[in-house]
Amino acid sequence: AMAQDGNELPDYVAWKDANDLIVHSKQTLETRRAAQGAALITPSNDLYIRNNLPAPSDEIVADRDAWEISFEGVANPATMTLAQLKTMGVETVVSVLQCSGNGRAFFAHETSGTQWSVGAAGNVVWTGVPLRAVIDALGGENAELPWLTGTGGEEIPPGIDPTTVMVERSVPKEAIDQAILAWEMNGEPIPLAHGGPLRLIVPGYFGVNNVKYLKKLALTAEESPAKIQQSGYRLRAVGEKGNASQPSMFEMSVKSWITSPLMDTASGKVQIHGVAMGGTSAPSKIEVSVDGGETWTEAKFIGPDMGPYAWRPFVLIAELAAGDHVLASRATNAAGDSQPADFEPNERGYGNNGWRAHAVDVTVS
Ligand code: MSS
Repeated sequence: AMAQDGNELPDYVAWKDANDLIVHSKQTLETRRAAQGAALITPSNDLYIRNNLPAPSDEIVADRDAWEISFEGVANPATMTLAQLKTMGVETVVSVLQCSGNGRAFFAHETSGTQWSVGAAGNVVWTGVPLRAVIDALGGENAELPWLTGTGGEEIPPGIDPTTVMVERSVPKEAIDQAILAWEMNGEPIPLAHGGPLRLIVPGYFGVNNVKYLKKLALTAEESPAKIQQSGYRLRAVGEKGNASQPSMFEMSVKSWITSPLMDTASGKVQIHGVAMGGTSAPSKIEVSVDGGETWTEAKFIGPDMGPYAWRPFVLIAELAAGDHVLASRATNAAGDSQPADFEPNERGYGNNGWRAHAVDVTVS
């Protein structure tokens, strides 16, 4: 199918809704802002895609239950099949999946990488076994190993140093307590494009830490030697090179944006919609401005509280007079953090949660 931008959906995601996606490349597809609307959960066929390496062959989802994953850095290292994991516990968590580079397009400086606006994010229902249950069944983790390291199942082309391309991410081992090994997304087996048969989900953490096609999980003494860990996905000053002393893209922060109206609209009472996430604690307050942040009015969350890691749609009914308006939203989370007006520019354009950058200009007639 052809997307509105004239690009074809790549084969492995041909099942997605072309009308709702922007095709940046074969491995990067973004959800349209208007398509995000006021949805409680992002439908799978609208969810963005970001693959650092081409997705593996669909042979790996032919017999999902036979998928194997090895565990190391625990008292009793073992290899288990997905069928075995399914007998160890089941939990469902709603969690925002968001690329570290979401909002990159709004930075003023030139950034390399996909120019994501707001659509490298979705609110997703994940089902799997709590990682804590699996590690306990393996005798517990080695207390001296501070990192939880997950390895993706992509084949590394021969002849190149695997660390330069492989997707292997380490997160502080505290994340074990909220992590799940997921086999379902939005109530269905995880599509290949999103990491099936098995994916590590670290609720509250940026997309990159949610390793797809998970084939190995280890407690480790050091962070992964992979480039994606050592120098990639780090917050660094504009012009600086990446290194392991810079902050890594782990926990997400509080963020929101308006999804409607995005274009010119008629004067009078208007419903202003958007979504708000808290990062690692639930969004607790959402304010909307129709005058570029001069004045703010508290808006209302729609639908149920889906937990600390989910986003919530919001609405405000505002009276808009004819003229130009700048619509903005500003979220606060349960920990008391609010979105800044501007997020400090950084070389790769990560982590943008400034409310000013996410504002929309509308002309009211
Ligand atoms: N995993 C693997 N294995 N591979 C790749 O490539 N990527 C990352 C994650 N994981 C990867 C993985 C990223 S980077 C992101 S965002 C995510 O994933 C996405 O998801 P989806 O499902 O949406 O596609 Mo940035 O931070």
